[in-house]
Amino acid sequence: MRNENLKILGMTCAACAKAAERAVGKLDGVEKVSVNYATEKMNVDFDAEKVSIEQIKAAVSKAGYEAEEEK
Ligand code: 9UX
Repeated sequence: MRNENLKILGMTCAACAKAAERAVGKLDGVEKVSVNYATEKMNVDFDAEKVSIEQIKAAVSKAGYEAEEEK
């Protein structure tokens, strides 16, 4: 299992955080995801053999937000 932190841009209310969680949470291979609206951070546990960070970012973007990898 791999864990990553992403910065989520474009959230304008706390429900946005829930929407972003739902979008990522339904991807096959995502074990656990939580988004903190106040800090604009997403923490995600996923199986890297089933889902990539690029797919996770794409799901966030499809939901209307933008995910950035923090390095
Ligand atoms: Mo409420 Mo956040 O519609 O976009 S979920 S502002």
